[in-house]
Amino acid sequence: MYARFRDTTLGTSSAVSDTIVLDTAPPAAFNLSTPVTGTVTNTPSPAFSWEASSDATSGLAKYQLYLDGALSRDNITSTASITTTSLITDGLHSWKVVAVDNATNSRESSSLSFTVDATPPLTVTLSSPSTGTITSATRPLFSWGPTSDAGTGLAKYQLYIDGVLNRDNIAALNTSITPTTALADGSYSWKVVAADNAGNIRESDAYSLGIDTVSPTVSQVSVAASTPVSATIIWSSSEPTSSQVEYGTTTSYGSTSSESDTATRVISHSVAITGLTPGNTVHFRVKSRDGAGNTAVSTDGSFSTFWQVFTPLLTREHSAGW
Ligand SMILES: [Ca+2]
Ligand SMILES: [Ca+2]
Ligand SMILES: [Ca+2]
Repeated sequence: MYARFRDTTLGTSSAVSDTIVLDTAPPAAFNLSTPVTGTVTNTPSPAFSWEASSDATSGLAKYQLYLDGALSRDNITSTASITTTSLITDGLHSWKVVAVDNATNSRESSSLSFTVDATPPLTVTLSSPSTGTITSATRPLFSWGPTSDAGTGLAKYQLYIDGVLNRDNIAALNTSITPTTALADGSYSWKVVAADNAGNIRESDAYSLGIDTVSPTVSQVSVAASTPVSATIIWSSSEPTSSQVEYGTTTSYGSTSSESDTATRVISHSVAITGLTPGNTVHFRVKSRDGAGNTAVSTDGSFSTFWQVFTPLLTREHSAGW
């Protein structure tokens, strides 16, 4: 370009020259890299990357990132690990990049789409065994209420026992599972984790569970006191258990006390039996049941009730033993 300048008094400058670039060509075409179409991500701030463009004439000035057709970030000079300025909402989105040269010509990439799901599944609620249960089953059936995921859908459940993954890839339609192997006697905590198809997880609360396969034993069974129509049977058990006595006039018994000491199980037992016949032989045996339902039953014992007496003229010894 060549120019001379004239001022208002008609003075004329000497000639000056300079070079200007005429650029009407957009930057070179380029491809997007990631996220590719079909990508499902659980981050609301995914990184975008693309191949470099170029501009032979005026040079590349910048890139612009568009999300769902709207300018999300301007004045980008890198082509890798670009994030949007604000978090991206759950759902399907499209993205593209525009390359701009120094003469403001622009080249638009093709468009790709991806899905964001940053929301975990809904609450998982355990069903059974209810927390605090003690069972003699070494492979108890763990069950929970179904949950769901509105974003990408439920992928699977997982069973954790004492914080360790016990069962993985439990189908999303299932709501119960047994552990992989028999559990030894002891106390456990268990929980269930639900995972969606984007990898978000939701944990249930933890329930406690006791496994007890060992039956109690009973000892020191005796008759503590008796009247002509009642008696008190006492005994000890090897572990805390409930208390119950079967009794009758023969070893077929026929009467049973209600099971007591079920809320707080005990090792020293005392059960009153009533409705006895004066001057009769009473057969009885005691039952001790632990929290898991393992039961000990004593051998048969017997004693004789007093004759009914209305005056202190007659007394009769009772005896216990079997
Ligand atoms: Ca150009
Ligand atoms: Ca989700
Ligand atoms: Ca036991």
